[in-house]
Amino acid sequence: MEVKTQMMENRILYVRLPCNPIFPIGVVYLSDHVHKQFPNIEQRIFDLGTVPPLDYSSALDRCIDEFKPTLLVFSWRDIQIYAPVGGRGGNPLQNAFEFYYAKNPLLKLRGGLGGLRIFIAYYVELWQNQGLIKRGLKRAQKYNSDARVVVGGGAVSVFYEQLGKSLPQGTIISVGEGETLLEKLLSGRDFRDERCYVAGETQPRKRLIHEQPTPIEKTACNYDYIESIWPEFNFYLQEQDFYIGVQTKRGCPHNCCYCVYTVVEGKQVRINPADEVVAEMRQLYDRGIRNFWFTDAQFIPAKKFIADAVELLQKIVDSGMTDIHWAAYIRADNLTPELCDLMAKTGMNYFEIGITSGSQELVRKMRMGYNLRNVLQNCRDLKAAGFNDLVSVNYSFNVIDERPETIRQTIAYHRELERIFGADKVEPAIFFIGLQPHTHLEEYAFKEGILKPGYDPMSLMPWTAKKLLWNPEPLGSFFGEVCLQAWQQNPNDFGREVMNILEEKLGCADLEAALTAPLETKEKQLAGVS
Ligand code: B12
Ligand code: SF4
Repeated sequence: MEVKTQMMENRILYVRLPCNPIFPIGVVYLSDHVHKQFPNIEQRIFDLGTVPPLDYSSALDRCIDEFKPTLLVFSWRDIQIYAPVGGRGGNPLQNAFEFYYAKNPLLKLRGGLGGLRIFIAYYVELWQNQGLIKRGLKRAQKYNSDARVVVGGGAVSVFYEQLGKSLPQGTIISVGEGETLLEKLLSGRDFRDERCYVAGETQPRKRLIHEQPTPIEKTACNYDYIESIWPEFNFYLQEQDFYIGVQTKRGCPHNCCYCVYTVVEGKQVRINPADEVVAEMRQLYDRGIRNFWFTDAQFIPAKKFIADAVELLQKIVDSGMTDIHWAAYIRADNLTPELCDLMAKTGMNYFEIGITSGSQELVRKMRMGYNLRNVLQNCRDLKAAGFNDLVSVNYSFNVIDERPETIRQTIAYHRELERIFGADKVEPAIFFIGLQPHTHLEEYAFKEGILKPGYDPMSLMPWTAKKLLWNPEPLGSFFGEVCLQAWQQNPNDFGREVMNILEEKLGCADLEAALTAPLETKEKQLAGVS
């Protein structure tokens, strides 16, 4: 197949597909990178996250008529909406649980109806986004018959195999970071060795997502340039509560059984030079931004990256940006007192710890590599350093081998975190794992006969969704009922209510039991799966 990339890609339109208004850092970085490699190429950013739904098509048409792109870069951020909070179509977790577990027929019906609403919203959004891609291409081809489409972003990285079937023939479908793919495409080189495939022409290579990304040296994003190609940039500057994304590194070396980040970004951690990160933050700071989200899969992925985090935070202190706040996913087993001090000093005011369970035994079985004892000690250091803000602790019950005993251990662990930070400061975020393709948990589900290879991970049909929303029996119905009771009793403080109900029903273990994992029993471990 001839690679048709010569001379045509001289006007690039980046379209961020509809999304909650999260700063579209992906297209910002891509366009910045392309500009640095090809300063003469004309580019424009168009963010459908800032457009009202009824205007999506007409706004896209207008933008294409005006800009006449030769290359359309569609960025699709998220598809999956299982969350314990109100999503775009309601509270998906609550509806699903009411439908699956409620004994009261009226509640079951309500869950069914709510679920139906979410089901419809989900498929409408899928069709709508695919429709926008097709429409955009057709419209662009009116002006340039050779116009071409590339799609990428978080959602595409997770569901690249499925999306190929519904996108126009010739669409380049990209997994993970897109900088080198665009670079090759624009310079007319063969791009097919990048993590991508062409819809209707090739099949994705087996294990494509497990291929390592091509490393790039990241420099500070040039926001003067970004401002010049993105007429709506100001949207994100006006509201004071936006956390603007800044990436400080890529990659995560861990193996947590349910996580796909480690394959999307790769296991190799690549650190962006601290001076460049600070220079990027400075440009945003000078435009009035005070809240930053370090969008790394993990801000401190492992002990050996502590020095990099210290260097970055020290440079932020030295820069004099003293009135900022920042948030990130933090592996709290990798902190030192020095790092804790710097975190508090530089204004970290929110972080998420994804320990998943407070039982060391289960944490080990889920291959998470966390030492829960260290996490507690580091949290004490953080508190001593003056951190007095919100911590979200992500728990996912019932992933593997959960038992009343391990639930009691999680309660004990959580209560200790509350003693450290204050009960009002520790928010238990109760997730149920949404099973994702290319994870160890998926392999485990195949091995256990829960799912069959070839299943559709994007399906929201109730029988598939019930398996993907991971909450297997024998404890599945028990958790279902506990969650329903929590929504009924205290819908505004769901996580804490779940913890209280579990403690009432099952009690609380000794903290020491939570922190000590007995010797492993080989067969039950996910470690035996791959
Ligand atoms: C940080 C993060 C968050 C932060 C964002 C903070 C912020 N202010 O930015 C928070 C915690 C708020 C968050 C929330 C959610 N998130 Co999130 N998040 C991430 C994470 C870890 C990094 C995203 C990021 O910004 N990366 C840095 C930027 C630079 O990368 P990027 O945007 O992906 O862009 C790069 C590539 O994707 C690619 N690219 C992007 N577009 C295009 C286009 C083309 C053509 C090409 C070639 C390449 C390309 O190149 C870019 C530059 O390298 C990813 C997982 C991951 N490791 O990627 C999940 C992820 C994006 N989140 C996801 C989801 C689902 C959510 C939620 C919807 C969860 C929920 N159910 O509530 C919520 C949304 C909340 C809301 N308000 O709507 C999913 C989306 C896929 C899916 N499953 O549907 C991801 C992929 C995680 C996952 N495995 O499921 N998230
Ligand atoms: S859950 Fe966090 S630590 Fe584990 S592999 Fe994913 S990003 Fe890395």
